[in-house]
Amino acid sequence: MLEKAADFIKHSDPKETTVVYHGGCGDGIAAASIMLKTFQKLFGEMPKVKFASPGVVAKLNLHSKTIIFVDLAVDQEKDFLLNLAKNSRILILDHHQMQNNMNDLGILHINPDMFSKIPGVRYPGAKLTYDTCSLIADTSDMDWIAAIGLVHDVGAEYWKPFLDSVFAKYKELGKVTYEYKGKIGKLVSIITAGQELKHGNEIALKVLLEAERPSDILDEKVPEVSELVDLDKAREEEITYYVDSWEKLADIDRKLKLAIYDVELKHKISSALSTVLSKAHPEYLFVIMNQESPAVLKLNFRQTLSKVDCAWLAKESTKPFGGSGGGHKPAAGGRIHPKYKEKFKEKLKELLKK
Ligand SMILES: [Mn+2]
Repeated sequence: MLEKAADFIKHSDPKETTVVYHGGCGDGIAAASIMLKTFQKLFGEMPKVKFASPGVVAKLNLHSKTIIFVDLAVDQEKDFLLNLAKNSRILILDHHQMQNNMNDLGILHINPDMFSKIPGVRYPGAKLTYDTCSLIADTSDMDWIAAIGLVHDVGAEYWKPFLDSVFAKYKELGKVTYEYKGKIGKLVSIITAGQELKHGNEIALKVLLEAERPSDILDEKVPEVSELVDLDKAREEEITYYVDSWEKLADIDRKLKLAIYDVELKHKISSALSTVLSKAHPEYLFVIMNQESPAVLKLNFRQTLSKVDCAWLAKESTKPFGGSGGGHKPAAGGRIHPKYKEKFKEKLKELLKK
């Protein structure tokens, strides 16, 4: 399976190739940098590069002879791909839940669920790209970038020997961990800190392309990294403030074990904040609400122990207000119009009492 993808890359012309990656995502940016560095090694130059999210990828104007999608669930857009395939050769390297197996329609599509025992969601795009590129180039100097994808997408537990080798090789990463913490966690949060900047994806990708090892980023040796590091610090400070003051600021129902936390965030940290809080207080259900724009109240639901089905709650609590919600049992998200804030709170408590 991976051999086919490797062969595809080997027969590409960088001048006529565009790599499209999942923007705003640490794994996607890592995957793109591995692909670009591999092109550099094979051909002495890099292809063009674009980013997208699954929702907007079909709006991209792509005209290259060769198009490579990494860490992007582009198989959701079957017609877009079929149309693109009329004039381009296409490779998809992705690990999200498959919607369409594009191989059936003549497009080279690689997803770990086709060949690996490791669940696809835990076989991140960066590792998939790394493993593919390893078949045609010496990628040993990019192993730490694959590790960024593994930690970002919570797949590290499945790749312990690989991560052990990365930690052994790069002493600056300190003590081994398979979680989003320590120096490797710092690396991941710096790479993703730019998501609220206009050119955040480009900056993060440039940083990964220029860095030769983790210390180049951690010690700010690459010039562009300082902007990301400053932003990462500011984000962390804001998370710390809200984590430390939740008992003072949140609307807490001790009987229902519910904490509704109405926050006013400067940075896009509501998801991270809710995860941190619910891990620290696993008995509670946290519902973080943050007004993102005049018409959007963003909601994050977390119940670490799955005592409440957050996906169900997110869906049912937003439905009466024309909003939307969904996700997984321990973690979900949603949105409503801010004018329904108080009614939403009532609905939430009513649903929980059931
Ligand atoms: Mn991913």
